[in-house]
Amino acid sequence: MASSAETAAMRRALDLAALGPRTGPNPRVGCVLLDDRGRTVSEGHHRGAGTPHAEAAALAALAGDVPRGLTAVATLEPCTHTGRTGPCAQALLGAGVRRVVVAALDPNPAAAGGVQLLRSAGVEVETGVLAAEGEELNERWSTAVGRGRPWVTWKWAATLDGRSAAADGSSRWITGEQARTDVHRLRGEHDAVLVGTGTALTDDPALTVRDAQGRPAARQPLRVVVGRRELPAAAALHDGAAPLLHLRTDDLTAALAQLHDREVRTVLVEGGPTLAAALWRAGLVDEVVAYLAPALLGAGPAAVGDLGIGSIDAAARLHLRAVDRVGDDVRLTARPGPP
Ligand code: AOF
Ligand code: ZN
Repeated sequence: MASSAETAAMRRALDLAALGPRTGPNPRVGCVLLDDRGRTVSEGHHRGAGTPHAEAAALAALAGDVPRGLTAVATLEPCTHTGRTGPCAQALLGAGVRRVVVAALDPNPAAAGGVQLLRSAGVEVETGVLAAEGEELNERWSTAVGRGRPWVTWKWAATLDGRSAAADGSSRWITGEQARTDVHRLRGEHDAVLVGTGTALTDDPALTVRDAQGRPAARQPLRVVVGRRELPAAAALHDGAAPLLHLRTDDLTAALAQLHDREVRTVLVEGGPTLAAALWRAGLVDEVVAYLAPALLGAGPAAVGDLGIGSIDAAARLHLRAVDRVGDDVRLTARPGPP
């Protein structure tokens, strides 16, 4: 059982963890060190790949001598591997920590095993403290690491009658300015933005993150185009405003595996109906964000192509996570399958 001081420290560690970046190859992690009377002596959080892990940061922040017999409260199982930095479980052992309290276990097979290692060294370990909160914090990262492919958010815009372009192919703009600004926020929360060569050739999108005045954000997601067709030299994607990766394959599973190898953990798909249908049919969609404009077209292509569904009983059902008004449009957030 975790003491009330430990549970309170875990809440603090979760808040600290949330200060870390939502994007990038690593999870968000926080750590609080308590003395034998349950008082906080130090805190730390992970600030992104290559910087100290939360436990190492908390140990480094201790003023003066490291008191023996501390309790470490960490939102993620301490790692056991030497990656970009050293192993945290061993660092805690080295500091003479007596007890370790953990929220979520590490789903990364390369780093996991800290709980076992600490226990076999005689450290008391309590797991599952505020586990739901700890898991929620790194839900996308954990899904990606567990599946060996990035978390996929599929975003589209459509009219009320579900059309993503008019009969003549024009699609600028379906939604209003606020919804379009919101898409830039969404891009900024992903490691990569992906389209097929079809959309790249038809729409000539830049896929960068810009503010309402058109100024580019400091951190830009990787721009990814999938497909065998070549892009013209004058394409907006060649503007140098953000890195571009052209994966010359039609196999989306292989494309996502390549992105995973590059440590891309989250992808925002902004592709057209063909790419969307292929992704959906391959079971590669984790979340859907649809911007629906109160407008009608009556003709024109839908956001998604043929899913091979012949009757209403076979409809692909999603469950709603959120419905928000964004300016004069509606943003629906949903996930595949039952809640
Ligand atoms: C921890 N504490 O604060 C973090 C952990 O190669 P590295 O050094 O960047 O290590 C990344 C892996 O370490 C990451 O995939 C995850 O399993 C774990 N992250 N572990 O004990 C931390 N950020
Ligand atoms: Zn670590």
